[in-house]
Amino acid sequence: IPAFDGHDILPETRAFLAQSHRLLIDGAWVDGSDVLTTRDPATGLPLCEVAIGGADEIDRAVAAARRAFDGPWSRLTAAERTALLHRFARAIEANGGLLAELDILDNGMPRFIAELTVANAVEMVDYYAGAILRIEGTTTAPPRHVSAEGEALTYTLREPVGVAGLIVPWNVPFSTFLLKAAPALAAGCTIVVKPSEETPLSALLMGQLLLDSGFPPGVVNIVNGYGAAAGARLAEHPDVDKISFTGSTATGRRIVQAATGNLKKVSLELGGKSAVVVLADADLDRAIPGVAMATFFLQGQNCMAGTRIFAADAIHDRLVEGLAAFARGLTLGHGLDPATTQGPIISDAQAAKVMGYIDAGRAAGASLVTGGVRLDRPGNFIPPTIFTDATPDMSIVREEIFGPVMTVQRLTTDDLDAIARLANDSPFGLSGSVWTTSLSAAHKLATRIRSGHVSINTHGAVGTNIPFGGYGQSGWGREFGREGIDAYLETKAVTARL
Ligand code: TXE
Repeated sequence: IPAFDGHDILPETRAFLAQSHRLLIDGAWVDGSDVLTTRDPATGLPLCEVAIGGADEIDRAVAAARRAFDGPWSRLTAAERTALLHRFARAIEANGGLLAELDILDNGMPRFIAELTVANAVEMVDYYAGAILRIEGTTTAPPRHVSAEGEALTYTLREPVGVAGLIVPWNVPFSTFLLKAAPALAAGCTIVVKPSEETPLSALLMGQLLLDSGFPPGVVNIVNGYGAAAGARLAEHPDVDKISFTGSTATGRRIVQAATGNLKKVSLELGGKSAVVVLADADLDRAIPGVAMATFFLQGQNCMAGTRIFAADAIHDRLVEGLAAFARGLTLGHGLDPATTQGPIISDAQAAKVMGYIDAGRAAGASLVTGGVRLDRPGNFIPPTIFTDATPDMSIVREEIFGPVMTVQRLTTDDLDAIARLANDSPFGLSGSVWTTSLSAAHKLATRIRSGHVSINTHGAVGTNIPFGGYGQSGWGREFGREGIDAYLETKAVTARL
């Protein structure tokens, strides 16, 4: 086990890394068909080996999930499911330090983000445990031809969709795992989870905690593996009823195509290129750190990242100056170091992709204000990068970079409809924010911006009970909140002649 840049880790993290890591199928840890080595992106050094599976292991996991769905899991009462999920939330709480360190090591995220996601995860699992008792149908007037014959009754039942395949990315690993697993289990589905090959570790701990909490065998199955093998098989599997996927728009399209065989239900949370509008009357003392972190939070590896900044002419130069000073003040380093505010990019390949965009921005004529070079040190470090003089046709403005790259465009109008048109000039529509002290301008823009979430004088202000998802090519459906559990429920209408 490497020295993590001189930072110490908890004894339980050290013990976890030293264990053998297998696949969770039908309540047991089993061998895979191969292994992969997962690495610390801050050092490039190996962390440990984990077993991975392909189509065969996915088939076994789906069969186990189907047996559990048809068997013991469906016989549990709502109260029993609620108790299991609350017990799981307590297990997450008790293992919070280990969980945070696994994602810091595997993903590179700074400690303050890992700790935030642990707290949010506990809240989310408790929320969905409570939501089980709020799964409700309706009563409605029976059809005319039935009620004409005498007394009758029509009501609706909410039923679990069945076996759900959950395909998880690497940017917030255990948090995204739970964002899917908690509502799926609350709804009464059984699950097969395919974590990202970049970040396989925290999902394995989740599996152990779910087993320890008493979930019956087969209810939760975890198959680490590559997207093209394990992920693709899960997406096309004829006995999977639902896929929930978070990742790139390109892979989202492949998943939709794979799902057409049995027309499984599909939820997609895909890429973004969110607009951040700073009007002339914005409180810049608040806007500068807020706008900077809209882009640079999690090194920009964040689907909600606000990377297209529109700055009113009157404040453009002061805003850019403030953003550049803030960006230069961020501390790059290992996520374990409490002083770190910016970790590494997940992989060498992803860092190369980010650098490709930076080079393209320069070549297209955007002005580099700060950043723009990969650091000459181990790990995949790219400092916060800001471009001004960006124009709507540039690839750095049009495409999701998923790195710490901000583009600033100067607004030459104060007409809100015109500003909204600029903000909406994107195939994506996931998040966005408006910075102003005008109540009317803020809410007018919030209604005109076409995206699943808009923040006012803050950015990415999502939470457990707030529905989140995309317009346009940012995806299908919503996660979090009530809509998060609806995504795993079918509605059945029953009419009874009495
Ligand atoms: O994503 P992929 P990658 C975006 C971001 C990033 C880009 C590429 O722009 O630069 O995607 O990242 C699994 N069938 N986001 O290549 O491929 C894969 O194993 C089924 C946005 O890592 O989408 C992993 O578990 N599954 C984002 C998951 O899909 C497949 C989060 C995501 O990988 C598959 C991450 C296939 N054919 C990246 N191919 C967000 N919205 O937050 C891959 N996978």
